[in-house]
Amino acid sequence: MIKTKLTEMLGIRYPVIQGGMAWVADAKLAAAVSEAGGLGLIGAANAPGELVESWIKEAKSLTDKPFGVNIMLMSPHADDIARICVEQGVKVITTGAGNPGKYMEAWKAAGIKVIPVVPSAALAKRMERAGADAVVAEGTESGGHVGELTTMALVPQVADAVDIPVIAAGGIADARGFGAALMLGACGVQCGTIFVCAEESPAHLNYKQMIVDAKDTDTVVTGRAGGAPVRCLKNKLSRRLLKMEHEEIGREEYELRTVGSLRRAVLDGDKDEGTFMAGQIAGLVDRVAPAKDILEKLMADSEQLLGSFLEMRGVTLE
Ligand code: TUI
Repeated sequence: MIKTKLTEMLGIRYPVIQGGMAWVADAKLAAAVSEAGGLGLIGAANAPGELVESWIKEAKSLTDKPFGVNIMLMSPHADDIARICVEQGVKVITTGAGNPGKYMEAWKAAGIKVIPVVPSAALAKRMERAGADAVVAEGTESGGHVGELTTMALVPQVADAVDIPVIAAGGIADARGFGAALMLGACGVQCGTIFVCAEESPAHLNYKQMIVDAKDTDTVVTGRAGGAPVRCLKNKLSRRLLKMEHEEIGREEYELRTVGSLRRAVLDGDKDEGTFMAGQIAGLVDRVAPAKDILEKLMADSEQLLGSFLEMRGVTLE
């Protein structure tokens, strides 16, 4: 059994957090991951407060284990969701795509474990000062909204910059990635792409199959020019968006062309016109399986692979 500061802090069996993937991380997936021993997350994305509240209630009905909510801070509903999480007694909040500083006091007062996702050591430090319990250092290998630094460069620099636990994210989908994350100074991992392919994930079968079929070079980052870079699988839409960026079209027109594309990927499985967010590790994901199998295989392989290295990081084997 791999026990770390993260399993201890959150009261979970495995040091694995599921990413808060927009449209994909629903109550059923979050509950399945939590039931299997990881930390499941509901991805609030751009959803309105009432909807997120209903997802939280649904997850509570499906598991007694701790689960969390990921708040996407660019959402116009972030303030509502921040409040609803407190009212609903959510145990863990992760945040993405911004600085959650203004909510920290209220969340800490409610006893919530706060884990901001950060793309830099500077933001990690600021979050620690503001009272964060841990940070997710997310490399640009990740799917969705990405920063600049790679996981390999980011995680050790964040680990040196803060005293709170660091969770590595971006490019991790097997025991080698898990082991490497510990070596870089992390005490756990956050995985997204492998959980899109969980049986319990609501992603359309086409989405899952596109990840299973993907090879290492099949993702691309769109939207760099507009300030909201998003890593997704290459398809007709992402190629067209990249072309438009070179043509320097206005931000408004760019956003018009992307609106609804995430929904088209996750719900409709529209291979041409959907935005299929996925990380660079998609090439390694080769099957759709229950969340429990995914998690148990990751951890069994990791225990075997890590063996004698673990003690070096203060991780104990039971
Ligand atoms: O947030 C994510 N990944 C996401 S959010 C998302 S929804 C979306 N859809 C369309 C366009 C944009 C977003 C899909 N994937 N990951 C965590 C993450 N956070 N990555 C990068 C950051 C980040 C960036 C800047 C965190 C903080 C930050 O700080 C800026 C500041 O205010 O200092």
